[in-house]
Amino acid sequence: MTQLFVERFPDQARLVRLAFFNSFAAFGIGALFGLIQALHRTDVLRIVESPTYYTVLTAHGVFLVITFTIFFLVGLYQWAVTTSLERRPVDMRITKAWYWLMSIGTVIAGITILAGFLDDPPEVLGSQLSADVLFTFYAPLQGNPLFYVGLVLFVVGTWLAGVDWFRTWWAWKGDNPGARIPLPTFMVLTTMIMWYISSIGVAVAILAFILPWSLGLIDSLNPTLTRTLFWYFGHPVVYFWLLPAYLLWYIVLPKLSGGRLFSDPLARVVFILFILLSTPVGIHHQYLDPGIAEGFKYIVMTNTMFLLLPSLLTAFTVVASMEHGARQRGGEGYFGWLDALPWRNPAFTGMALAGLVFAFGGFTGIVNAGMNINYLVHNSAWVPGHIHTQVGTAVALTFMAGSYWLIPQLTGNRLVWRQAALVQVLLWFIGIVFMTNSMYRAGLVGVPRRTAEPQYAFEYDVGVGSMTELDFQLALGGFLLFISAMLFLAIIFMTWRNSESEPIVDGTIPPALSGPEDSPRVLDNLRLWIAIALVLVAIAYVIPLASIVTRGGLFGPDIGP
Ligand code: HAS
Ligand code: CU
Repeated sequence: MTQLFVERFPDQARLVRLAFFNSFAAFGIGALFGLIQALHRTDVLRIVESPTYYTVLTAHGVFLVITFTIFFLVGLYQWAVTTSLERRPVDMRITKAWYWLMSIGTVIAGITILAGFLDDPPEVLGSQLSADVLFTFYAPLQGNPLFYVGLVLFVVGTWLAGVDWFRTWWAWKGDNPGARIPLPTFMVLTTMIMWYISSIGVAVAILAFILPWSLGLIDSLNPTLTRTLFWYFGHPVVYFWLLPAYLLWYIVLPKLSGGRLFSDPLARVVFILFILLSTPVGIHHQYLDPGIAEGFKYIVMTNTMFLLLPSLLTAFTVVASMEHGARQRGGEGYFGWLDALPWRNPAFTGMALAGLVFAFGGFTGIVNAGMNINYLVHNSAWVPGHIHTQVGTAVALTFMAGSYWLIPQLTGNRLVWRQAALVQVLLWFIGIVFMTNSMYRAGLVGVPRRTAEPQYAFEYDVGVGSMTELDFQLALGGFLLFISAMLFLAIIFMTWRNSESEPIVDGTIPPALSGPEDSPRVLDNLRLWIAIALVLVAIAYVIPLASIVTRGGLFGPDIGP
């Protein structure tokens, strides 16, 4: 039997390719805005009116962290469920429905943002067609209602995708009573449980408050409430970006390293910890917000520190799997085994470098999470530094590297230009090192984030250690990242069309060294984890939300006539 995904499930391969197509298109657009960002912030290019700096920043954020990442996720997860259960969806109409809902939502929200580039955007639904609201889109910033409508369709699409995967699993369970959930499917289901629990927050914020407010149906809202609901979702969403990368690190990276996953039970524990702890930490984005009692901020800080555990476990398991692979390939010594890893394989090297950058980003996350030290970095360029190491590299570079392995599985075509692909992942790594080094350092000396006028010393402060040097690193990094992004798109495009090549055959994933039978069955008891997660959410949020509403009112303070 052929192992190639596209031959076993041609219609599923087509769907995954479509999702990846949307993902990569958004990546190209978002990357262009990223370059413009870097040039603006370093004074090479000034963006003042139509679009404003905020239009560009919103487009950069939304296309990359919402469209690129989440379309990749749904494609990857469709692949993971289908291959690991050896099964097609129960009803392909649902599958098509979520794909189209997400696509239409993206187009609507995208048009609303891009309309901000017009000199005189048209009026739609009572306000100008634009949405300069950043990817966090909470009040007091207000966009055209269509922006929120697009977001809602997109999120409902992801919910439906989750239903689709759960149904495939239920059908499989009926045919395989008592069997353990295959690991890739386990990862998909646990990610989606986390997503359901957390995206309720943003759904309430939009549907009950922000959308009616932008439609003019209500005059005011309580900004602390909508911010808190946003961050209730805003932390878990970063793991919605990260967990597909983790899936690739656990499932594909060990194979690329030449070995097998070190421990399936540990991987399950990691994903369960994300269900439990991802949501009751959102307030760590609000340490500086008035209106939330310090004691609750302290609880959230403690939860956040526990939340390091699944990533530290991941560092251990993934590196142990790489070491196992290297030793299978003849690697020896304490560190000598590193040399035996397949560094010439761009899929491997990209993921390994992404992991390395993630370790640094994780450490800066620990800095952010400390309640007192957060006051130093919170509104500074340090935070975009953190964002670019995490979603911008740990996630994005893993997705790109993973694509070098996946696209051949999905098309049957061989990867073109392997050397160029290697250069591409290296360029990304070098670009991000320059760019984030500059952002972290600039943040520490007080350069603010999210501001249109970041100039400090464009003219007089020169030399090593100066602002000019930091700006130079930022512009250089941004430029290298852009070149790397374009190279990636070219390689993927050419591979997609490389149908004349000798088809590849190897799509197997070897079993873990320590398999699911080494762990208690309770790990697969998803209901139990959902129940505990809900209790933790209640502990972290019920009292803060109640006090925000009691003090400020559901729709804003009643300040009288
Ligand atoms: Fe964060 C702000 C805390 C992880 C994204 N974060 C943000 C924002 C974004 C973001 C987008 O507590 C800004 C939002 C905004 O616009 O305001 N973050 C954390 C913590 C973690 C963390 C504790 N963040 C992420 C991930 C993200 C992400 C993942 C995206 C994907 N973050 C914060 C806090 C703030 C924040 C505060 C608010 C800041 C403020 O004041 O506004 C942890 O999850 C990190 C844990 C990670 C580790 C690293 C483990 C190392 C591993 C590497 C293994 C190595 C390999 C390679 C595989 C402890 C797993 C080996 C290679 C060889 C060659 C051997
Ligand atoms: Cu967070």
